[in-house]
Amino acid sequence: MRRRHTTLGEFIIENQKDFPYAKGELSALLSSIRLAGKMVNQEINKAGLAEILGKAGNDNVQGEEQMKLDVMANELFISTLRNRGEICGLASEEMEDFVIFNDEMHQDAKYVVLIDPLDGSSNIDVNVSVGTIFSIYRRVSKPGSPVTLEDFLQPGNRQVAAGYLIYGTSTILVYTTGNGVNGFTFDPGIGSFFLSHPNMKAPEEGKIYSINEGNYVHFPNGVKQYIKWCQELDESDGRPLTSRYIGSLVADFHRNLMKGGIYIYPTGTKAPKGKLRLLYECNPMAFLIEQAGGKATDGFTRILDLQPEELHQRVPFFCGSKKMVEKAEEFMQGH
Ligand code: AHM
Ligand code: MG
Repeated sequence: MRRRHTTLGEFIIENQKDFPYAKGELSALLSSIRLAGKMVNQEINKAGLAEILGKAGNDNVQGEEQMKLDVMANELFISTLRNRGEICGLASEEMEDFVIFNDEMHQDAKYVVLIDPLDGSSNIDVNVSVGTIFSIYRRVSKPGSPVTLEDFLQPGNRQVAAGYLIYGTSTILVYTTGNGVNGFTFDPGIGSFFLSHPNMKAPEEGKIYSINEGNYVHFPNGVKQYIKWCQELDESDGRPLTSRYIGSLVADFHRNLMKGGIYIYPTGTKAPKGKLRLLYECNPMAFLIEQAGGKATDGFTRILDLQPEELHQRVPFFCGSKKMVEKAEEFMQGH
């Protein structure tokens, strides 16, 4: 018998009943993200051909160089989401302030989106995988009024959905609404995402550690000790472990989710609070990894329980297979 192939669109509709306040808006919002993702995917695929590689000439709010594709991805997501009525505001890693959608079409919308439109963009011009990370919350302010900062500064445990697109050897969209994690691979010939990774689970243990070891001298002692532990010979538990670091969070996260591993971006003298952003990167990835049975902390505290204080807040990030994260935490707590 021929296997039935479920498209992302079908899957979203079939699972709509799982949303506690389902009226179809969240389904429509996920469909809008899927659409914007397809557009970004198309731009990235032809990036080597078009004259769009290179720097845009601006710095983003963190003072980092913005690549042209960052700008394009940011604009595509904003315009696609603005063209539809499901959200009342959006915050992006690429913009200093959040955007308010306050016209008649969006006034009564219940959701806000936080997004890293193109994560790992320093990898683009060497053809390495990049991604988009998104996070969705219900607004806490009253519908009918403009969104406020409080709508965006909610702890990650209030997320109603989160996910990422990885623009890799194939393009995959992975998301959760709090009922497990599912992955969909894009078929460019048909123009649709198909369910390819149902009910994804992070192996409890893993053999891969992912960290920018070049920053070793800047790391806290707990991380230094943990790295040494990963490198020690112990045949009883399969050490030394394997080191893999792409420098694209989405790609490193995706590989570790599939194979078992830990991703660490700790504090360091160059990044005193860590590099990754709580709202656009850590919270959505933490929601996904927990839904897949893994763990995400800042070395001490569950990421999803941190109360955000500002839009572009950075935190140290330890994320991946449950037992590996717990081991790393042991070293952190020992110091
Ligand atoms: P970006 O959002 O500006 O691309 O920065 C986030 C990226 C992550 O994808 C990646 O894991 C990390 O920065 C790499 O940083 P480093 O080059 O310091 O190792
Ligand atoms: Mg990023």
